[in-house]
Amino acid sequence: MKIDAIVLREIRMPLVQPFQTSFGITTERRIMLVEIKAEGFTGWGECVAGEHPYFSDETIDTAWLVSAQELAPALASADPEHAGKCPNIFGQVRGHRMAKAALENAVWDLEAQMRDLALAELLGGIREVIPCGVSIGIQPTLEKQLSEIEKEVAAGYKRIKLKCKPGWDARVFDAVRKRWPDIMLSCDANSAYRMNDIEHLVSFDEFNLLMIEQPLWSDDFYFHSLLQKRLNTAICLDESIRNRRDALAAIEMESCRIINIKNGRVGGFSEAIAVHNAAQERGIPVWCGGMLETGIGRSHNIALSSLENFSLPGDVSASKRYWKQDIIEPEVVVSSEGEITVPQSAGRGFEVREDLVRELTVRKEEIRA
Ligand code: OSB
Ligand code: MG
Repeated sequence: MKIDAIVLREIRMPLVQPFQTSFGITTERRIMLVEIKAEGFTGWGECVAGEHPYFSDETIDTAWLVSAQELAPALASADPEHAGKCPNIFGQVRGHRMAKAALENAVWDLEAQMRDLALAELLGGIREVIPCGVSIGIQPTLEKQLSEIEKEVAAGYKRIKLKCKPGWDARVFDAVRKRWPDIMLSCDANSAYRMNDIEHLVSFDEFNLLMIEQPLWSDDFYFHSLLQKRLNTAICLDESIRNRRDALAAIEMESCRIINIKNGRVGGFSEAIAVHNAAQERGIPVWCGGMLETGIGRSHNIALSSLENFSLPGDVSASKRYWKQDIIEPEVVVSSEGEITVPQSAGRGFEVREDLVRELTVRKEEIRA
């Protein structure tokens, strides 16, 4: 494909309510969007890097810098014939996977349009609908935590994930289980625990959780493998899995029994598919994680979730959980059965509201070949 221009934009969007994790509170997102124009088509990508380097070492500002100075110029002059060539084009740049993913995924988005295929089909997806869960942030009170869960259970979501940290865990799970003994429940610590907490983590077994997500260090496999030996509950790794090799190491070491795949965290669709396939071949189920995306990232997550081994409900939920007004049309909606229908039309299946994007833009840079 002949790339005419790559446009980087920063948009700012307030969340409908603050989202609290063990590493901080987010009230407004600063998001880098990537628009690639080629042969009369426009592909979009969304960078999931945060405002601060708290989830990963990337931020929107590092992603902007490396995209503008390295990745976008390399891509614009490479004119790839297939989106799967992107990892190779970006290969000289170490790390910066969220920046790479934003660009690579825009190329997949473009390629799907050019080949008149649904993005899900281009990626090799087979699901017509995807099962949805929700991630619920740490709340100011237990009462508010329970009312948030009640709202999402009533909306039909198939799995409730609770953000947790030392001091906000067993007491909460106990209250939730008393009220809802049978819902599919999991927790996500975002690396908030240490080996001193091992007995405490083992006590979570009594709450019949589907999984405990990333309890220990964000770069660890070994200590997770020791913890997994002590737990009946499955560990799910998120932060630790950066690529296919990490997935193989984690599976081989039995550091986890489930893997969360995030497009941005692994560097784009090519690597996300490679992680998916490696896990599938070894009988490890995966699910699609979320990073408080707008509709652009959300539409890409829906397409990815249509692959066969995404058998557990993901953190891909309705636009309205996060945004007063999403930047795509139609917005992402979830059925009362807790499912999202995978679009069958060419490309991502949702129109980008360019009028809104323009209004929300606070920074813009264009890169040409
Ligand atoms: O660890 O899964 C995570 C949000 C920001 C950063 C990290 C995580 C999350 C979530 C939210 O859990 C998932 C979503 O987008 O709904
Ligand atoms: Mg997580």
